[in-house]
Amino acid sequence: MPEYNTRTALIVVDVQNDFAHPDGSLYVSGAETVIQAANGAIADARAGGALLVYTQDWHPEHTPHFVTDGGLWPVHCVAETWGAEFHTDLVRDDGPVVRKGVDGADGYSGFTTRDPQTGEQRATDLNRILQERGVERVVVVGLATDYCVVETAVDAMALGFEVVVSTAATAAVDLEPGDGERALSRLESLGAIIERDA
Ligand code: VGL
Ligand code: ZN
Repeated sequence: MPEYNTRTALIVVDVQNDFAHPDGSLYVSGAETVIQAANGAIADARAGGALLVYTQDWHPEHTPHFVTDGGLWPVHCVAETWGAEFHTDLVRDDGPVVRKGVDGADGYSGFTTRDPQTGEQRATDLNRILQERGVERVVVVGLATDYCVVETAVDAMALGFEVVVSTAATAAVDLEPGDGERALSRLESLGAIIERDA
C-alpha cells in the first residue's frame, strides 16, 4: 500500500459510468474491482492527510475523439450525461475535480489537453492545484491504465513529481492484448514505482 502524507496527492482518474459501469459505452472489464481498490486508496489518502483529486473525461457531443467524427472511440463521457457522471460506488470527496476534453480538446492526460485541429497543448488546472498544495508525490489510480492513467502518470513525472501506480486500482482497455502491461513497463522504465497486486 502506498504511503500517504500531506505532500502526496491521490489522483483518481475517470471513474465514470461509461468506463466503470457495465452499461457504459466504453466499459473497462474489471472496473468493479478497481472501484473497490480505489475506495481503499481514498480512505488511506484521507487518513494520511493527502490531497484527493478526481479527473473526468468530459467531451462535447461531437469531437474527433469519437468514431462518429472520424476518431477511435465510441461516444463516451459526453458532458452532463449519465455516462460522464462518477460511478455511484466511488467514494467522493469535496476535493477538486479536473475535467479534460472540454471544448473538444483531445488527449488523455489529466495535466494537458491537445487541440485536435492545431495540435496545440494546453495545461489543465491539475499542476497548479498540486503546486499550490506543495505536493511532491502522486499516486495514480483509476481508468484506464493504457490511456488516461499512463498519460497522466507520464506528465506527472515530466513535471517532477514522484509517481506511484497501484495496479490493483487500475484496469486496461487492452484494445491490443498487453497494452495495459506495456503501459506499466513504460512507466517503470521512466522511473515510476509500480505497486503490483499483492
Ligand atoms: C480514456 C479512452 C478514451 C480514459 C478516455 O479515460 O482512459 N480512454 N477516452
Ligand atoms: Zn475520452
